[in-house]
Amino acid sequence: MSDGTWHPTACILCECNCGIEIRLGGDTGTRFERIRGDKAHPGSQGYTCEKALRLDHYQHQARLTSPLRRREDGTFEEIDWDTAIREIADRFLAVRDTHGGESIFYYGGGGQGNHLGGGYSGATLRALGSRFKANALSQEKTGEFWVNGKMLGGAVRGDVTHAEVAVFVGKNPWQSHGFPRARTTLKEIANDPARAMIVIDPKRSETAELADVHLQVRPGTDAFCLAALVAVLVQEGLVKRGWVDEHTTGAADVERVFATIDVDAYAGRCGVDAELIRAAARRIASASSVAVAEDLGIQMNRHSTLNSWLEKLLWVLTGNFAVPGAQYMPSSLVSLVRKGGGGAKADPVSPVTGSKIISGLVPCNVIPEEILTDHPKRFRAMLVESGNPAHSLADSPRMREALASLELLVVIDVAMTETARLAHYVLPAPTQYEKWEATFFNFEFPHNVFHLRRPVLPAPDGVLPEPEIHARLCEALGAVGDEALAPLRAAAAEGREAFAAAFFAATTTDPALGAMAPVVLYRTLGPTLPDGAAAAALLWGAAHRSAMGQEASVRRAGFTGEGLALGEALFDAILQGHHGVVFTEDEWETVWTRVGTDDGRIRLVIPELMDELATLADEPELTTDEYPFVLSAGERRSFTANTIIRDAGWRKRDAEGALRISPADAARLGVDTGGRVRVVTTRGAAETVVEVYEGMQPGHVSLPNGLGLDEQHVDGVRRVGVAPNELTDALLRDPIAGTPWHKSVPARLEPVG
Ligand SMILES: Nc1nc2c(c(=O)[nH]1)N[C@H]1C(S)=C(S)[C@@H](COP(=O)(O)OP(=O)(O)OC[C@H]3O[C@@H](n4cnc5c(=O)[nH]c(N)nc54)[C@H](O)[C@@H]3O)O[C@H]1N2
Ligand SMILES: Nc1nc2c(c(=O)[nH]1)N[C@H]1C(S)=C(S)[C@@H](COP(=O)(O)OP(=O)(O)OC[C@H]3O[C@@H](n4cnc5c(=O)[nH]c(N)nc54)[C@H](O)[C@@H]3O)O[C@H]1N2
Ligand code: SF4
Ligand SMILES: [Mo]
Repeated sequence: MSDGTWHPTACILCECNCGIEIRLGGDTGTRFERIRGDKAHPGSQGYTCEKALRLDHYQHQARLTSPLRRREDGTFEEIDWDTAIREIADRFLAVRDTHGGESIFYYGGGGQGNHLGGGYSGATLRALGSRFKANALSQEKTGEFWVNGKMLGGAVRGDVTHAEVAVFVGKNPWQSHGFPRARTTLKEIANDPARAMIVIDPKRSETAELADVHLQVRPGTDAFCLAALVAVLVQEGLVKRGWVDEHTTGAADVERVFATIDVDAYAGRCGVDAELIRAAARRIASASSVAVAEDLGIQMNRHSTLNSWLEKLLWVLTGNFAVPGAQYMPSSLVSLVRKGGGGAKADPVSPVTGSKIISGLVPCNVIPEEILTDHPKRFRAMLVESGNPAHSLADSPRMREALASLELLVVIDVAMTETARLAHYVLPAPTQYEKWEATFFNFEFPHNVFHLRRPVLPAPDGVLPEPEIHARLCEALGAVGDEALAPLRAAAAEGREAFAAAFFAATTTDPALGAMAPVVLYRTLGPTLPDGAAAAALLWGAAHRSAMGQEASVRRAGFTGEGLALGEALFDAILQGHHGVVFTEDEWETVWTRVGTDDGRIRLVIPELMDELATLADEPELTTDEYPFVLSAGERRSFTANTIIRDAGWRKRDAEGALRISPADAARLGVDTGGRVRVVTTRGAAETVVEVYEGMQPGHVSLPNGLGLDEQHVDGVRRVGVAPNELTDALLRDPIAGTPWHKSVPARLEPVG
């Protein structure tokens, strides 16, 4: 029963958000009968990977369809929305009035495909006086954000698509993607004799297979490898002298340190042939352009923040910035990285552990310590939206204990998650194919793309989209009322020009109303938007900010109009652009205008990291007799997608998520593919199926991410595979950013049976 229509939307399983088209069918006409890449999408241009074709398993997994309230005995009862909103507002207010709004903590705000809800949450948090939050970025990217902030005063990306030399550090884009049309680009680089790929990874990953140089480090030792690469540049006179002197500060101090590093000794520590490291450094130095991309292999690992700095020194010292194929600073519609975090000023800190708050985010790893204490400033209540901290953050047993001890836990999700099970209230949202959605993962250059997606299917009764939930909460909290909104509604009825004037006037004279801006826009402008696109109201403000803040780039993308008309034109294009819209077109010179340091130069010295580098050589070995293996807890594979799809049946291969182990270790332990072992760490143990994997080095084992979910079936709850964070330790974390060391968990393997 197909209506024959191809509905344009996007894949929600990784940050690429490839444009796709879905044809509905099946008995009910609601199954995702066929899915294809959308050729009209300006970013992905028809590309998808195999995962997008299985999105029906997301749409049709066990759903929440009514607000739930937990009873004393731990079971849940269905309640109506009015009761839920009123009780939740009252209970949050009780916490605020007793302990202050800062004791109400927020986690999440969006996964790989949905950021609009998080955009509205700001109003709810301001209504509550809440100040602290975290999301997945503060367990992976905040170290890199901090380094970028210190060195460049803003976010940086590498133009992998056009680079002569692409360098991947702890990143396996064949599986994880992370830039548009990743596999196509990787094959293009591999097939072009004039280009080269350098991969730093302990495993011979699918990406490493395509590389010209694979620096197969021992797990957790990247700092030695990266420091040696930088040292070769300095010691062999490969630094791009004139450029570095003109565009950076601190070069002499940095070069002095690297001049003394013993490249052979460092190569020995990371287990890589020193000549291979020298060859890689020389290839980087001789290239016309180099793009470097780092990811979890170093970001969730020892010295993650130090590694981010070393990685950046590689391309800064060789002048690979603001030219095609090198590093750039992207435009944005709504920035996920908060300016200021990591700048010259001291970072704000969390209330109990005093951990650095980077880009506005408390490190995920300290959340339990910020709750499980009698410190007067501890977090007492939490709102979780589109995130699953009980499963996805370090040390799940301790996280469960922390969540269970809260005075109030409210979860907004589509499914009954491990976190929702611990909540006092669970609020059900439509899936991302049943509402207007978008992400702020917009990092492309020179053409940056934003994609507002319209619903493919109607939402079932009983669920409410996140913007509506936040609006109702703000109203129940008494933070927005009809009286203030009435004049804005009247203005919106007249047209957008009248609305703009009224909105800017009202929010300027009444800052309290301005603090509620997302919900104010949703309730006033929202209802006037076509096809029920009220959730897009927030983007109206973003379009105007974009038109004012990066006007030349918006104009180059083809938008015209004077004054507010330019922002209106951009907003209209976003509303009507069902296949995605190019919202800015940059020139490479624009990049220098985005450098946020005081003098416009790249700052090379980060004193904290110079200190950390100085102690590197004294570092003890990672493994011990008790824990002789290094476990990589959570890698990306063909059919993993964080915890977005709960039904294990979506995986065509590797349904259980095997532990990968080298042939040598497997032989020594007497296991083969399909056999089972017990993985034991300092925090837990789990039984798993094994896959003997050629590309693993001895002493290194890996488990996939996102498995071991509680799946709701008619006959009860089932769990397939190992939940990696039953094995991880929240205390194993970076000293600066607090990011976890999931990629190097000391472990041992025991026979089962
Ligand atoms: N299929 C799939 N794709 C995804 C996701 C998904 O769940 N599934 N999730 C998305 C998300 S949220 C993210 S953040 C990205 C993450 O994307 P990636 O970071 O690319 O993914 P991972 O496989 O976790 O880790 C990358 C590599 O790090 C290597 N590694 C392990 N230990 C070390 C080490 O000590 N040093 C070095 N240099 N490398 C090491 C692993 O062998 C692996 O090949 O993927 C995104 N894409
Ligand atoms: N050990 C280990 N742990 C890891 C990792 C690892 O490599 N190793 N990787 C980490 C990384 S990089 C990341 S990004 C995190 C991700 O971890 P989380 O931030 O927890 O995100 P997801 O697993 O993507 O969970 C998204 C949630 O959103 C829900 N959801 C889906 N659609 C909607 C919607 O439209 N509305 C609402 N309200 N909810 C929706 C899903 O049901 C799910 O519960 O996991 C991390 N955890
Ligand atoms: S999972 Fe695959 S199809 Fe989906 S957005 Fe990522 S790369 Fe594109
Ligand atoms: Mo992530």
